[in-house]
Amino acid sequence: MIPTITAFERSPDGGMGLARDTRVRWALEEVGQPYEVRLVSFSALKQPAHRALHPFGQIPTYEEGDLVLFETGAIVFHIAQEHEGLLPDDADARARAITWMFAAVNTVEPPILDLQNARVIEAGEPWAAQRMPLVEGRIRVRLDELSSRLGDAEWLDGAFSAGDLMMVHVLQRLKPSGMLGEYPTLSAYVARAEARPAYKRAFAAQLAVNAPQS
Ligand code: GTB
Repeated sequence: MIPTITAFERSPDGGMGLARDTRVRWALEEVGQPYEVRLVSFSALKQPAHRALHPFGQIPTYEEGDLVLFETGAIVFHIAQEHEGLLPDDADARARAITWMFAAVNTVEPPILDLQNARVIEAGEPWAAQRMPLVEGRIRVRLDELSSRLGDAEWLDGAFSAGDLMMVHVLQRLKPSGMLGEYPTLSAYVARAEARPAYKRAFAAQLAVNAPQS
């Protein structure tokens, strides 16, 4: 069965691949599963028809027959469980890869999202500039720790896994800030992932939707 995912009709990033449908596209490309995409406008996100799929009125969603999923962690996990290629067969290695998926969304992503809030939503507040070193400091703590753990390894735990996929997409969100560039180990990790043919196909697919038309 061909799954259908939802994505922004036009992503605010103009095709940088930072919106979260890219994670799902990438996972589907890694396992060789064809998919369809339904593009959704910002106003349609908040309409009952979309909220029936996603209670928080966001993208992406994932529909496969009667199954409807939201939350990229859950969607990527489902794809990885249903197909070979994103989770190791060995039970312990599989559990560790899943741990990295959770680490990406629960431990590394929150301070990165906070930077986005600080720069955009809170930018006009009188205390915004004062808070920024705190926000950036929290990100650096995580990047230092992640960089130390990765060390000279190619991927977080053995072969490339759904844990790396989620972590790399979380780290990519830092690119516009320049902070990722301060960490050569993590920059090289992200570049290795971006060189994967499956990532390139996923990136090209979202770019075809989001690139400004000339
Ligand atoms: N935890 C959820 C998940 O992982 O699936 C978060 C989903 C989410 O935040 N979706 C965002 C959304 O639908 C799009 S990806 N937002 C609309 C809304 O909440 O009304 C977040 C995103 C948006 C834009 C950029 N960008 O322009 O760079 C990057 C990421």
